[in-house]
Amino acid sequence: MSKPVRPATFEDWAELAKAELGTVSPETLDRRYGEMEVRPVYFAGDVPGEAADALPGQAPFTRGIRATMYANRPWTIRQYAGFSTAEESNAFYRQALERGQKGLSVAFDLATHRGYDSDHPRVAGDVGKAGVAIDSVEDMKALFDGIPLGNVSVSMTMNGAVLPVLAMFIVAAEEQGVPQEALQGTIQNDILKEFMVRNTYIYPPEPSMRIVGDVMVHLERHMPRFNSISISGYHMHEAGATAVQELAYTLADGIEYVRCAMARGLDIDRFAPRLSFFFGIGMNFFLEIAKLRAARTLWAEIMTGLGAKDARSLMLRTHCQTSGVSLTEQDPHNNVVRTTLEALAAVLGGTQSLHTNSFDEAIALPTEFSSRIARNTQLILQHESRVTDVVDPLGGSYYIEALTADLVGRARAMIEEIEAAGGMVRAVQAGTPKAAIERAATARQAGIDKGEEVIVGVNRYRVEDVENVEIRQIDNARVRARQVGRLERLRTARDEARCQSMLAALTEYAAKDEGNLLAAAIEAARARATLGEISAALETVFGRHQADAPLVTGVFAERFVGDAEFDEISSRIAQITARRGRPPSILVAKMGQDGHDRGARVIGSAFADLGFTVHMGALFETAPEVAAEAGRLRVDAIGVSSLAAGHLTLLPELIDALEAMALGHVRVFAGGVIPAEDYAALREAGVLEIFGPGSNVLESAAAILDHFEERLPN
Ligand code: SCD
Repeated sequence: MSKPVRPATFEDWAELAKAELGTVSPETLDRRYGEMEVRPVYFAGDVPGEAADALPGQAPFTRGIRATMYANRPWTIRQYAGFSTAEESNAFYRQALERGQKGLSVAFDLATHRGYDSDHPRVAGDVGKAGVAIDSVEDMKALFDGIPLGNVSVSMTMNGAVLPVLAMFIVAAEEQGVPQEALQGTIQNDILKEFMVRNTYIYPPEPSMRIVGDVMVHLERHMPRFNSISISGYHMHEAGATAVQELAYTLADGIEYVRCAMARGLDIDRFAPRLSFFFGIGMNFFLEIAKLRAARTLWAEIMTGLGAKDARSLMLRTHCQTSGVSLTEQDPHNNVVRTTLEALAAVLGGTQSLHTNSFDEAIALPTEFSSRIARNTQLILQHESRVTDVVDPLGGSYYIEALTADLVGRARAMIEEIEAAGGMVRAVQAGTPKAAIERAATARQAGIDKGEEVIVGVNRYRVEDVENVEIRQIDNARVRARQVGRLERLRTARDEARCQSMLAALTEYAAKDEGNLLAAAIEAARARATLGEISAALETVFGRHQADAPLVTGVFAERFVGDAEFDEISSRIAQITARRGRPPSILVAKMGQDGHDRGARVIGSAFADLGFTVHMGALFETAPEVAAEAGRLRVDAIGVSSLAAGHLTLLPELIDALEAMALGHVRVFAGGVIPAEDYAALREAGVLEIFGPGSNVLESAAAILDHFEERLPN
């Protein structure tokens, strides 16, 4: 007689595992991913019942939004890029399209993001650096010269300055002969996550939400092929959010945008099919696959609850980007492998569109070589790996299905909590999601510094004599000079009276809460108003937002309880404090328009836990403002965090400003994405230590303390 067939269970396995492990219990093999716990093995009983009858192409779309997925059409290869002038970015785009890229994705420089023209004194270090500089319709026309905007879909990552940028895009297309109705693409237009993590906001939350609404209304009426928003979890992911947080906060943001559009009288089934999403894909391979499946499942549920009827309204369509923070400066060619794994996870998760990072992005802007490898990573996946042949190939995997269900349950609970407390706009204003993400980021950094999480080439298997990689340098002064000249010519050639009257209309619409601000911005762009002028016309009424978020504390210390190295540094600080009568103090500063503050805030939080007096500087300061702040606070040191390539301009400026204010004794340290070949110039300028990506927090603190102890009185 054959043995009765019954599905294997965890308990069956545990028996075998105990025997294999000897005295150790199988629970030691459990792992924590943020708030989740995973076991070392899964069984049929872990798979929720609904997984068996789930169909790709049918709500809730867990298995993918299309019946045929990549078997019929692969995802869009859409590399996010932009640098220097419009002409140089244009040449780069054209080459990328010739070499297999399918859609464009524009990266604007930080001056543009924050609504400043290139000739504004606050943005000297930012022009053309982390993206392309766009000041006017003329720049936008140059950016897309020879690129048929009726055929190529264009995504633009723009939030704060969404009105002038989208307006200039529409006018540039119009002057290319393409009406707005024919344009296809996506505008990011997701302001809520800017207040949480990305920081390229301009106006306060309330008027910012009005702008989001105006864009959605205009696009629904006039640009039916354009996605009106890209609701983004990517930046939360990069700021250190757990998968559950990324899912919950992103979808909760989505709920707010749906409500915002409905409050404007839009029909949910007309605008919802043009909502899109954007997620970050990191190194936790299966978790990231499950995250995309969970996101789709939840969105279908949420949209049904909000009253959507059309199946297309329930579909979560998404772009994904491999994780920038998972890339390391050390041994950078390893990043090709990391990006490949992340790209594969995005694809197995069913993304619609994908950006793969270049291996040198933890060091500088990608070169042509590194961009080619990044693009080819996707081409190889599409053409050689055969992963496109079968729809949702991991459907039915015990582990993937169980993980998907676990993520759905946890994220749903978090969303319900946010909703019960008044929704995401309120949560963002209270700063709760930002603080929660920061706690997760700080805990993760502690895990890396303790070696619990291994990063090859950084905290394990480190090699010292790695060959240098070639990097792309932007001659920022040259780009700025070109932009300034172009602005002067534009202002001389335009009909000044017409331009001013369009700007005045914009201000009036803003003040009276009337009209559509995008429609008014299009008129202003046609009249050759600049990006800075359009932004300023609105700022007069709305004001400029100043963030003020307290640091999270205690997370780092908690993870290091009983750690000898942590205790040694704390006691060195205690000794300095005893000898000087006050703790060593540091101002953690960001300069220019670089709002990437995860690193700065994690360092600030960890240093505070170690015993330093930490002051977090405001974002977007100029070098003289930071120097003055250091003088006012009477700090011993400034730690400058630079992630947007402004370091060679801004750090020397800071040191000069300190000298000029008789503050030459304030020690200056720097950290962030700074290429090793710039270290000598920065040291020459007076920067005492430079900490690249992947720096260990305790080692950095120890190096800083060496400088303090040098100057202590005996
Ligand atoms: C797709 N299609 C199919 C099909 N699959 N038709 C038949 N069978 C199939 N299997 C059709 C679709 O319906 C669509 O047509 C067309 O093909 C294109 O497919 P898509 O799936 O809509 O793809 P795409 O046009 O690429 O759009 C993808 C998104 C879009 C919806 C996700 O919003 C997008 O491209 N987003 C990119 C956002 C981006 O680039 N972000 C960068 C952010 P129809 O259109 O006719 O229906 C960078 C950033 O912020 C970085 C960090 C930072 O700066 O801080």
